[in-house]
Amino acid sequence: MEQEKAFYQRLAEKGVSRRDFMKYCTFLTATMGLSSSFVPKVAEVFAAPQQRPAVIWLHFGECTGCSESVLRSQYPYVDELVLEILSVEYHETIMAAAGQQAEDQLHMAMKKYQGKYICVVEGSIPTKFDGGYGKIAGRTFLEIAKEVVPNALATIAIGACACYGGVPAAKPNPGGYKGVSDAIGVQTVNIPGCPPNPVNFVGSVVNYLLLGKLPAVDDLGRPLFAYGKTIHDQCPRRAHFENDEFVEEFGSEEAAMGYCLYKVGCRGPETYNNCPIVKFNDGTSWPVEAGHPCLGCSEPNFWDRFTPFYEEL
Ligand code: FSX
Ligand code: SF4
Ligand code: F3S
Repeated sequence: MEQEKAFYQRLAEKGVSRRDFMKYCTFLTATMGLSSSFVPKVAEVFAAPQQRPAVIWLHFGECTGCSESVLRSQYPYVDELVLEILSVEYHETIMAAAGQQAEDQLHMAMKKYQGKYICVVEGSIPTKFDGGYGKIAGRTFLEIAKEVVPNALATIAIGACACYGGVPAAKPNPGGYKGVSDAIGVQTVNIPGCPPNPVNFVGSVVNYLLLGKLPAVDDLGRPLFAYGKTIHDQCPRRAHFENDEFVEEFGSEEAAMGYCLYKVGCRGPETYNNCPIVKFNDGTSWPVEAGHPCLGCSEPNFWDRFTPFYEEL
């Protein structure tokens, strides 16, 4: 009770009303594919967390856009996420420790939470030349991943790079960059996107805290709740050529079709993600709404598979 009170107090200080928070929980519950009876339980995960799983967050070959995306999640705010809901023990971008102190922190956390921590990996792993293309503190990304990932309870690969290699793995890929699962042969829960939507990461974590397991995934390791449908299946621009009223408004089916970005290269029909529903920046917009074709950024090998981007599929 006290914990909950303090939580709502903190929210109020940030200008978020209880009503706004419940709205967010309803949205998150629906995104996770759970019935509305779960809304109070989802709220409790944030307001009165019973457990704070330890998280070791690794950075490899990437642009840090994935962390930036999670850190910009409006709710849960980054401080709640890092300190109250999770116990983030190691994260190079946000931790105060540096150099030897950071290395010590990593090893201390691994020892203390052996077999119990959630490992989050951001970025892909160079595998050629014994992994020589990427090092931290004198050790290759490959060595670090082989040490940290197998000792975790579960590993979440966040972003297209950690999932499937992403931009660093684009041709000619001299460093032999691969996603985590491919590079070291472990199963990961994949949250692809370049960057991914923070809601899909938070939804996966909440699924774990609520139901004691990570969400069900497809054969590419992606949570079904987020990556079960194509962009095209959920796209509002589709309405313009599938709805008689719009066709009438545009004058002809062809004109209504012009509103769709297919002819300027939209990869929506081949891309599985929930961008049209969850959008980015707290529901402000998403690529196709902003007038840009979907690049297919959550699909494996999207860079090689979908370039040149602005040409019809
Ligand atoms: Fe990759 Fe993440 Fe793209 Fe960047 O760190 S998925 S390059 S948005 O940021 O890994
Ligand atoms: Fe499909 Fe893209 Fe057209 Fe939307 S804009 S209807 S996703 S092809
Ligand atoms: Fe990526 Fe396409 Fe969504 S480019 S962000 S999957 S609309």
